[in-house]
Amino acid sequence: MCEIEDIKARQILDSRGNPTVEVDVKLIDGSIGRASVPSGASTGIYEAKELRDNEREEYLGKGVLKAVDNINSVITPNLLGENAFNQQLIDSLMMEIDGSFNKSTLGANAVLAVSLACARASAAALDIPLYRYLGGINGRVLPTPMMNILNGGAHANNNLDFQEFMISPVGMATFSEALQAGSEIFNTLKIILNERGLATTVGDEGGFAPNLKNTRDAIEVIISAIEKAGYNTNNVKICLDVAASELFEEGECSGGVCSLSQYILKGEDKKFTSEQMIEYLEELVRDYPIISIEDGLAQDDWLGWQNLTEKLGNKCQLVGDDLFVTNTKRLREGIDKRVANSILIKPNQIGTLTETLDAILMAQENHYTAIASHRSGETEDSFIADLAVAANCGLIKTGSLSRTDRLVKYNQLLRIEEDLASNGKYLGINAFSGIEHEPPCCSL
Ligand code: 2PG
Ligand code: MG
Repeated sequence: MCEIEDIKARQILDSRGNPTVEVDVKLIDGSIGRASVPSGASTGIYEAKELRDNEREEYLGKGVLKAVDNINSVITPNLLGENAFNQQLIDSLMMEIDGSFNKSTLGANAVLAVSLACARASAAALDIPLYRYLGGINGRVLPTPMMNILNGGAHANNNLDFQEFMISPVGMATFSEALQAGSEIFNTLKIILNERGLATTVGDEGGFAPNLKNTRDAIEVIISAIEKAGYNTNNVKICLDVAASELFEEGECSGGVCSLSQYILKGEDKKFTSEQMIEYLEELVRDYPIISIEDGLAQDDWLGWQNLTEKLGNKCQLVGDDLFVTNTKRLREGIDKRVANSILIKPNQIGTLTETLDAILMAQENHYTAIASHRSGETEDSFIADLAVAANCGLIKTGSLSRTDRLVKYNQLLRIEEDLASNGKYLGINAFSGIEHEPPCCSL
């Protein structure tokens, strides 16, 4: 019934107009599952390898024809006849063929597209929604959204050093109310920026990308939008993605003299050691209603992360993105070293659905939150919305309230909310870790 009859890969374009991989998996009963993969701009160095046709001229070297060919001529012949329900077997077969530690042979973009499309085809064969296929009757938490309404860093060409300024409607009773709040605040922010004569053009994730004075100015303008839209900082909180790996400059030694490793905040004209960066983040948490900070420090600054977690780990959710790269080995190291209290889950950082689910499970078993996340380069695929509900992540980060590549995920969550009806649950503030509340995070 669920044998794979055919797999067809093609090159399509993502939200930045760059090529990416799309795959259709067809089963012998006629069911088809389609999936496409996203792509990051501020990628961590420990992520699985995204294969691109670098030496070719087309698409400025960003084509993915090699990855497409790897699917059509290597993966497909090996998977034909396999049962698509055997997700773990399919994923491990692809990892075996690949043979590398980071999927650099076939490309994580090739492997992931097939992996996700197999799950979709299986759900189609059973004629059930994807979230139900992935999570069974237990998958029922509608995630609290962390919405990136001001973009900076590598996602915009403005002067903001931090990459993402997000709002999270934590005090709402349902996901749809949270989405409404997000939309109202986003559109109110547009009015405020217009009034101040600032740009309302948007960055890669659909958030505004104006030139503001600094981080504090960005947070304050968001707070004005929250209040002007009729909400307050008790029911709508602020989350940041510092994306600090992008700000980090490793110290160099020459002639016996070594310079310090530093975090360089160009827009604010500041240079911080790891300790100073932590102090800066502590001040921001003290002064503003910030409940989550992602990649507050760089991907290799383990000592700094330990200090940061000691100082802020019981006041704020501390999310590892470049730090953990959805990889259970790095997450295990983080858990053992008492680093962070949350992991960002991006399936393309690791390359298979099985390993993505493993990372979520490891996080939850160790009282870390797992946040389902998009990439800055996205497609019309809404897989992460279903994944968030299926795995009871409780949190999702999927951009702003504009651009269809972002809204497609929110809209899918509205459909899932409708489908779950009274079985669905929205945890609001209780979905976050690090902050004091009862019941503890992730509990149903
Ligand atoms: C991040 C992501 C998504 P990118 O840093 O969290 O917001 O950005 O996909 O560019 O890595
Ligand atoms: Mg990040």
